[in-house]
Amino acid sequence: MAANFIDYVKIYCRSGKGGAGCMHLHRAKYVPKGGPDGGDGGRGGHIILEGNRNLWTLLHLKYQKHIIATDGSRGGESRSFGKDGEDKVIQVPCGTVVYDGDTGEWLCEVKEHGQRITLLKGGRGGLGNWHFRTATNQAPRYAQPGEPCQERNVIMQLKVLADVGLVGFPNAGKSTLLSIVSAAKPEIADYPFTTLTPQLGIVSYRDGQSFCMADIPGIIEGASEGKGLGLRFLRHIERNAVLLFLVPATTEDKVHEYRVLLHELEQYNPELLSKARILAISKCDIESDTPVDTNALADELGIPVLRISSVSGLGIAELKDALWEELQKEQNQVIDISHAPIAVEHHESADGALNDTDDDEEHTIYLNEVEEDWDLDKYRGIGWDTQDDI
Ligand SMILES: Nc1nc2c(ncn2[C@@H]2O[C@H](COP(=O)(O)OP(=O)(O)OP(=O)(O)O)[C@@H](O)[C@H]2O)c(=O)[nH]1
Ligand SMILES: [Mg+2]
Repeated sequence: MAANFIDYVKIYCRSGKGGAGCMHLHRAKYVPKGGPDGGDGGRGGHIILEGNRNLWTLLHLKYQKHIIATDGSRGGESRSFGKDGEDKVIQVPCGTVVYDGDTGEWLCEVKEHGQRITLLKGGRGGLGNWHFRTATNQAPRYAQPGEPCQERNVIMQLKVLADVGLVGFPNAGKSTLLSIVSAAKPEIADYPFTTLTPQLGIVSYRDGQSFCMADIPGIIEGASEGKGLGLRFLRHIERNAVLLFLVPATTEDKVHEYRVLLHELEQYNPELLSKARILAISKCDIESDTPVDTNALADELGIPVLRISSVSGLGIAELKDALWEELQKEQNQVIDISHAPIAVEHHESADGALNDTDDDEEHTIYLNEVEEDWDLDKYRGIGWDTQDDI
């Protein structure tokens, strides 16, 4: 299961070249000087991203190292148009963020089902010589070349779209909570780092309403420096409207544990601190005789604090109410986040293995194919650059 959760892929993408316009002069019996009749070249295929709500990971792209759209065909005589290249549509799960594979710069993100984003535009086809006929040049012996293709290494990262994100130390009871409020079946065990990949569950609420909860691997002090499983999983709670912190009732210094978690979150992305937070004291069934004073804690931390137990069911209904209430608030509806550029030399994948991305030599064959001396300005004024090309 764990190996199937892929949230990082690097792919080389290339759109299609535009087909060249045709230079042709009409020739037929009894038609002297038939005039120019060279047709236009076809457009190269685009590389398009499409959101698909039925996908949950980038697994289907894991072994796909190149995605290349086809080129447009050349124009022909008798003003025949060249065929357009075929677009390549890459289906991605909602919440996929795309970065430039060489600079780490953020490019775009796909958030909704059916949303289409043109990642790389296919080159426009060149105009045939028919377009260049004028009163003074009735037989132009030139046509436009097709526009070159675009190419790019892209990194796709999945930042899952959940409403509530669970944050806590290992063994805090995060997976257990998810398993009782939803139909998800995460692995649960009393050793740290049971959960290695993010898990999602749909929590049903009253009147057929529901929200999505994400369980991520535990965070420990120093995670921002790479301790434990590090912080890369935090990208899966970046978009969540509400963060649910879990601190076990058995912890001596709960305030300290909460602050450590908060500090690690801040190290990852300070914007996470602007999200609504709720603290749940978990495992209250094995609490010592003096129950924790939630009101005092709430006053000290300035967020709602609840006591829960996934085993006895204590406080679970109240917790759902509190989460739902937060989710309904206007200011918590935002899922737009700013995406910091990523460090590209840090190649990671969900299973912690390093991605082999050192296959750049393979790409040089394509680089050579790009036409040189492409000067768009040369062709201004003949309506070429105002062509509607999609
Ligand atoms: N008594 C009691 N035990 C609990 C409760 N919730 C979880 N546990 C136990 O705590 C242990 C850890 O639970 P998990 O749900 O795996 O903890 P986790 O936070 O997901 O841990 P990691 O995935 O390792 O980060 C398991 O042995 C659970 O049975 C609870 O409410 N009461
Ligand atoms: Mg777990």
